[in-house]
Amino acid sequence: MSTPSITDEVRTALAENRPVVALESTILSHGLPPGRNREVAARLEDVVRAAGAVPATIAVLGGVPKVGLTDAELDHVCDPANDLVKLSRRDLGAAYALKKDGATTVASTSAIARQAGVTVFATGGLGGVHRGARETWDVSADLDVLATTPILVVCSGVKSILDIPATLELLETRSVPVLGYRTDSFPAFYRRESGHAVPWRVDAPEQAAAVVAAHFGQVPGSAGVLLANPIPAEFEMDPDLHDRLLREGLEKTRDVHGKDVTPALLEHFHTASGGVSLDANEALVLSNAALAAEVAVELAK
Ligand code: PSU
Ligand code: MN
Repeated sequence: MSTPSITDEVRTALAENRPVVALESTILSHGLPPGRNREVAARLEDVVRAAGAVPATIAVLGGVPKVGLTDAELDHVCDPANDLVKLSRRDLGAAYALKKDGATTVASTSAIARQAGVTVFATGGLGGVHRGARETWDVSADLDVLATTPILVVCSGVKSILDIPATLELLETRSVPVLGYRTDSFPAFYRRESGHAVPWRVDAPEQAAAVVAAHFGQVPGSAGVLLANPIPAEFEMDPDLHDRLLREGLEKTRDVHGKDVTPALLEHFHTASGGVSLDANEALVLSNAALAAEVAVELAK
């Protein structure tokens, strides 16, 4: 069986019940442009360490699920020449058996992290229900995996390229608790507020950790928890720019399908915004990694 290969640093931290934060690799290989992705990969690990936790970036290399990557492995994941496959949870068996290199999404990162005993995970945006899903049935596997995997995912909500109210409805149906961090509104990635309410609000890492501990420890069932942290105010995207990019992106990707949809939309935002969306993306994912580490520190107490 492909049990995850865990670095010594992460393994020791887990054995000593010290805080560990999982990080995904699809955001690196398919969500950010080359060069910038490697900088963000390093900064993410730095902010997790600065907050007192051990980072565990997850990817599949040579068919082996890796929990914690060396600098050389991060270089490999971030180099477009290596053409990493985007792996959702359903792709893991094929990637292992066929000895592929692949980047993990929220769905597959959650699955591997949990298998390794890591229960806190930071990312940028969660996948969700796409607009037009009534016809296309395009609903990210992230939602289904979150519904069946006891892990805390810290993110900045979902992008407005998705159907946000439908995504929130599905999270409710699948019994995934959604906590707003210092907000009553579910965040929309580039924007701090989607206009849709969160069912619960927490105002400090200790409070978030207490809810997570109660959910995992006292409530039967195995759903994960979503902690939704709005983008730092100074990086929030101008609403007019945001609406224009969104309109154009949806138009441009009308004929894109399956797992290529999300990367294609992200690409459009990054090229058409002249880098504004990249700075926003970096700022929010760093903020989420720091918050995840703070919550992991509280959970380890
Ligand atoms: N949203 C972002 N950036 C990302 C992704 C989503 O703002 O990089 C990635 C994540 O890895 C997420 C995946 O898990 O896309 C969802 O893809 P899909 O919609 O194909 O399930
Ligand atoms: Mn999809």
